[in-house]
Amino acid sequence: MSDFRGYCPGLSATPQTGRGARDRGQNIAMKTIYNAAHGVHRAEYEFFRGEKVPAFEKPERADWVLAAVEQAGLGDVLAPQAHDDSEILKVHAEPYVRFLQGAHAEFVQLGGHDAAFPSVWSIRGMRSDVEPRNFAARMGLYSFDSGSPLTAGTWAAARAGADGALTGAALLRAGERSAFVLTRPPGHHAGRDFFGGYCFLNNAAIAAQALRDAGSDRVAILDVDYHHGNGTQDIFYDRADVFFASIHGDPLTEYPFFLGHEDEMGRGPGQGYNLNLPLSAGASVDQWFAALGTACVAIRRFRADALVVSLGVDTFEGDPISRFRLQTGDFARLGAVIAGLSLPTLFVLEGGYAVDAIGANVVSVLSGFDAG
Ligand code: OKP
Ligand code: ZN
Repeated sequence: MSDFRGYCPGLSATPQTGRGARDRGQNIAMKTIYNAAHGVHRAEYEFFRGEKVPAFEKPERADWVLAAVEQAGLGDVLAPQAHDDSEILKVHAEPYVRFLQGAHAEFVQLGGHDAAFPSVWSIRGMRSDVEPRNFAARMGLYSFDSGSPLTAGTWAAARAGADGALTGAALLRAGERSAFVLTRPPGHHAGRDFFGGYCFLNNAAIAAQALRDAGSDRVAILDVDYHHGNGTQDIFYDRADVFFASIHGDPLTEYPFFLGHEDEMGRGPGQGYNLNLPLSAGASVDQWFAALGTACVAIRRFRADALVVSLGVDTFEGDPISRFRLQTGDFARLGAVIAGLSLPTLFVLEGGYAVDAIGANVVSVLSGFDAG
């Protein structure tokens, strides 16, 4: 593993590694918190280039990850423990959460079938401080794209995922070295009061906030999904207690387009606590790991006492909607580099759409971490 550690300059100076955790008798098997309710969020279609196409973000994704976790014998698989809404309302606005909870029922009441999609938005110069009564208008007020089908099961699946994130945070506070939140829909595009990019509740942000509230002074979030985690950045942009670092496709050409540039460094007290490392679509594996090294240096400098990883594996070369080139073996290297940070680490599943490889890629990260 020492060759991997070279990608995180500065780490070699620190003797504390995952192996140290093992020497201290800590349990190194990683527990998985599996959101079994994910399957009720099931959209048939999304819109792509003006066409209705089969949804990329589908239940099989989580099914395959669960199968791979079990087959690899990674560790125990647990159910999320129920947590109060108040935990979610620390990072999401209450009117947004209440809207999300009842949105599909409203849609059905109006005669809607299947999934609701927004079609009108409040843009520059328009009001977003007045909540309209009209349903379509509220769909637009609380979203930023039309690519996120809101289905009958969206709230139940997303809410159970938030419980999973909170359960994972509690496991770290109870002394686990790491845990894995296996859930969908993903979360990192969801902001304080908006959904988008298949995301409704920001699981990583909810976990980071819970870690802060339970006594961690400084929490780092490392987002390795192909797409910039605009929602997570939005939530913590003004804050110095949660550091956000993201490696992603350059927003000049890649979704979500309107956030994720290098010059976004935080605001007010949060100035200096946001790090974006955009790479051009098609960037090499070496460029990607160099960016990871930069992110690791910044996380160490921040002196985080806990780490949340927004784990998207859509950086895979075979991903149907993304354009980086990592291979399954590279994901183990990613896990080992993260282990080199020697922090209690919560992995939260985000993207990854090559369903036949998603299980192997996720398990590669997690077992690379366990071995690192
Ligand atoms: C979610 B996550 C447009 C296709 C692009 C957005 C991609 C969301 C990725 N119809 N849709 O970061 O993996
Ligand atoms: Zn993604």
